[in-house]
Amino acid sequence: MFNRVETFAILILLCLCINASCPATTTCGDANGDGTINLGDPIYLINYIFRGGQAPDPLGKCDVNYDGNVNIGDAVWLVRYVFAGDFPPICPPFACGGQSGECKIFNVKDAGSNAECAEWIYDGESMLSILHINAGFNCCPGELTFDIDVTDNIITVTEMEEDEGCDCLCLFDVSYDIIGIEPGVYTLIIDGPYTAYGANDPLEFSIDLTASGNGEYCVPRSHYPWNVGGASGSVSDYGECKVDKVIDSTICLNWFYDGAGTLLLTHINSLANCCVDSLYADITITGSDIAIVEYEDLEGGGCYCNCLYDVDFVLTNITPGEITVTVQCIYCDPEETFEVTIDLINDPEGSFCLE
Ligand SMILES: [Ca+2]
Ligand SMILES: [Ca+2]
Repeated sequence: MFNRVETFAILILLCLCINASCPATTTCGDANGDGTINLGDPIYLINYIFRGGQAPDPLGKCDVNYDGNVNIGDAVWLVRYVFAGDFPPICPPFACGGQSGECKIFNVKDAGSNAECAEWIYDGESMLSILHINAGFNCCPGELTFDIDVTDNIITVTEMEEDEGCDCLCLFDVSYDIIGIEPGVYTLIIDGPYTAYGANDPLEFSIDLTASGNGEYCVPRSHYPWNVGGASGSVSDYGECKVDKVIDSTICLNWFYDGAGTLLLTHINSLANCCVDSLYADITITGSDIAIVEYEDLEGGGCYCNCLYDVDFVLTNITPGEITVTVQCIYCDPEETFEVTIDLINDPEGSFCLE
């Protein structure tokens, strides 16, 4: 009983979020949207096709012969159905909807833009309602349209914008209904014009539509227009292997903070293979904690020796304040994995060395 109540509560919650995007009367063949299919519909369609009349909204409900186009063949199909009782309208799945909010402005410290999500509700028969949260579009995208393809239990939604009206990208919440999805288990793929920007994959997840239900799926996004203000960092340089030089091998971390979000770090005397193809790092920034894990790329096979490098890192969007940096080097002993707490406001430049 508890579960049922819980499910009901979730349904209510989702229903509040996902607004119906198709008018209640939206049915395949009802070109003029008056709730019935009669002679008025082929006339409306012919007006649109030949006389520049208003387009059926959505247009997809008029591909009544299921051939992927809306043209005179569909009007003929409707006439034959109305007068001769021939085949009824059968449309491929189609969508109605659009953006359900303004371009979202995120604060620099706001983590709200680093996930892209899809909430969905299925009515158990035909209609799959989707609320696509943090969908990336141009800031001035004009009208949004949705191309729906259903092949071999893969539903692919391609979201398209009419315009690239502004010199910026933006995140929107977009909601639409897809009509004509039969019960079953599907893979749902939602792709937009900027998903590939920054090598993001489209949203793709398995969705059980064997009965009415609802769910949510999210992926983290790190690249503009997502993750606005998100801090990030990478190796910028690692110089030459210092094997031939007489050096002080003290291991240090030098830092310089520019007061505007950029933090430069140098790991002095980091040990790595003499013949690295590259040195790189995983840098995880969680609040004020910065965790750096160094790696070497030895695709060329490397050499039978190690040497010392000075590894530079550039980190951006670092909020002023006290931070803790941990650096895990490639061949460090545990005591050489060091942790430094730095006050970026009072000590914007400094050095910490291991004993
Ligand atoms: Ca009608
Ligand atoms: Ca057609």
